[in-house]
Amino acid sequence: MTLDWDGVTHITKVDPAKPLPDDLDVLKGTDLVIVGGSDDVTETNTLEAIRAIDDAHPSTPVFQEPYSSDHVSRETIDAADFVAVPAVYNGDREHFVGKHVDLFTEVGRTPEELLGAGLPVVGDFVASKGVDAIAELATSLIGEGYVVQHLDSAAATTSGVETTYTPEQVAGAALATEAFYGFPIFYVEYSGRYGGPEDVEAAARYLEDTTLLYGGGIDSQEKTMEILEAGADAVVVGDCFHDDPETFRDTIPMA
Ligand code: 1GP
Repeated sequence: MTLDWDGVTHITKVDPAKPLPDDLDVLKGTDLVIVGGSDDVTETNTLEAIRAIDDAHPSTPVFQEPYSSDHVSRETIDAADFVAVPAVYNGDREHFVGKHVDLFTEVGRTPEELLGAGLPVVGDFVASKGVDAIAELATSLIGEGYVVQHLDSAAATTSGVETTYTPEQVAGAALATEAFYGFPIFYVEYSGRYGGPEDVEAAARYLEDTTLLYGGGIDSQEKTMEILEAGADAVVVGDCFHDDPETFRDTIPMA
C-alpha cells in the first residue's frame, strides 16, 4: 500500500492502554490514525485498538507506532497499514541509531539465516515473529524524524531526551530530514503541551517532499488552524481523543 498524504490534515494518536471512547463515530473526519504509546502498552492491546478502529472506519489508514519490540507481532503488522518508527534527533543514541540498526540487522538476514538461527531471533525491536512477517515488516516500515520538545513527557523519558531544540535547531533537523536522512515524515512532538507555531514555522521552510506533523496539546479548532497555517501538513491529536470526545471533535478542521 502507498499512502497518499494529500488531504491528510488531522491525525488521531490512539494510546492502546487507554479505553477507546464508546462511540468511535467521533473519528469521522480524522484522516489517519496512529496507534502507539509507551506505558502499559502491549501487543495485545495494540492489536485490539487497531482492529476496533479498522472495524469502525475501514477506509481510514492506521499506523502502528511501536515504542518497543514487544508491541510488534505478525498480527499487528498484518492489521496496520504501516509501522512508523520514530528516530529521535534529540534523544539518546539508542533512539536514533541503536534500535534501527538492530532492526535492520534482523530484517536484512536471509530467510535461511533466520531459520538457521531459530526464531525468535536477534534485535531489540522485533522480538518474535516469522520470516514472512519480517519480509512484510521491511515493506511496511516508515521512518519518522522526531524532535521531542516537551521534557516532562513520556515520549521524552522513553527516548532519552534531555534537552529541547531551539527553533533554529528544529529547522536544521527538518532540513537534515529532507536533504540527508530522507525520512518521509518530520514530527514536532510536544506531547501533552501546546508548543505553538514557532517550531512548525521553522521546520516548514525546509520541507518540500517531507510530511510535517505537529502533535501536542491540540484541544481546539483554533490551535489546529494555527498549526496548519504555520505550515504543518497535519496536526496529531492524542489526549483529548481519550479524555473528551466532544473537545476532540472540535479539533478536526472544518471542510
Ligand atoms: C502524542 O503528539 C501526540 O504523541 C499528541 O499529543 O496527547 O498532547 O494531544 P497530545
